[in-house]
Amino acid sequence: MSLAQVIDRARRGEGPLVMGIVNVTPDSFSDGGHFLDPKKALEQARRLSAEGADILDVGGESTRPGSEPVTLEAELERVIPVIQAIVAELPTPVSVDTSKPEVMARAVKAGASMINDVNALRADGAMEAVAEAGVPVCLMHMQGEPGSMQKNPEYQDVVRDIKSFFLERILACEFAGIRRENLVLDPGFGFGKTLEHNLELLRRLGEFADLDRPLLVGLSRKSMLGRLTGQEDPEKRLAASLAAAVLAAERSAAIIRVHDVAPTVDAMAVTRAVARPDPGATIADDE
Ligand code: 7PM
Repeated sequence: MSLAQVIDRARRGEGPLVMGIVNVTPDSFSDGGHFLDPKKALEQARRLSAEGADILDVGGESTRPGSEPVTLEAELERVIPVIQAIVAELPTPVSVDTSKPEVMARAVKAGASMINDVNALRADGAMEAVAEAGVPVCLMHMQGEPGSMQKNPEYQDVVRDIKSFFLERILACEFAGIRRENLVLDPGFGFGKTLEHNLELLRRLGEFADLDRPLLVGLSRKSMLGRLTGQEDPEKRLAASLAAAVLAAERSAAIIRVHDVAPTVDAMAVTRAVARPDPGATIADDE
């Protein structure tokens, strides 16, 4: 299935769709992280695809808060071969998790069908790269910069502030020639938000429905879930992640970005079966 079809399914309320996270990390057996392990990433992609992922999100860690900045060359070297290998072998559409316009362009040429940008195309040239590529793009909200964003996040009203941010980005994207139909929005859980901000965002997620764009949410294994459960090891946050995924799905999330695809696919099957056929009705009930 093409990504356009996947997004269409999400928009028809047949979702939520499950996006599986494929990390392209430096090979831990080699020095300095120069030698990569594209095989490991491909194996992970194969597994997540078999587990029922609707999209595979390939990232070279450059957008991770707290991780070392990655040079353009290093990021290309990490993600492009993995995208090529996945596209050649697997039927699952690929998105690329990057903020760099050159990586966006090269990834799409290598077969990626979506861009996932935690910086919402605010880098110089990023909007032009996406307009030129003509693919869907996820605009994620982040307050501040990855290095310092958790210092003192402040909002007047976390939902209203993020909605205004989205409205501004939507207009900027359209002005740059990106079709509105190609935009997916993500409130950016954990990116410049306190625990209370994150909880309020999830509680009020239904209020984003009037922007009329599919919502993507990433809550999987995040530290807010660690704080709520006392689970310090991210790998022990599966149950919390599933609860969060169900809550987001009930509040009209269209795409759920996760590490643990198989359990999330099952949780979404139950959520979907119980949900009313008209997604609008679910939204109205949230008020
Ligand atoms: C350390 C801190 C490692 C945070 C990894 C992360 C999102 C994303 C990420 C999200 C979208 C993670 C994050 N989070 N892209 N990329 N939405 N669209 O938990 O929430 O994967 S990186």
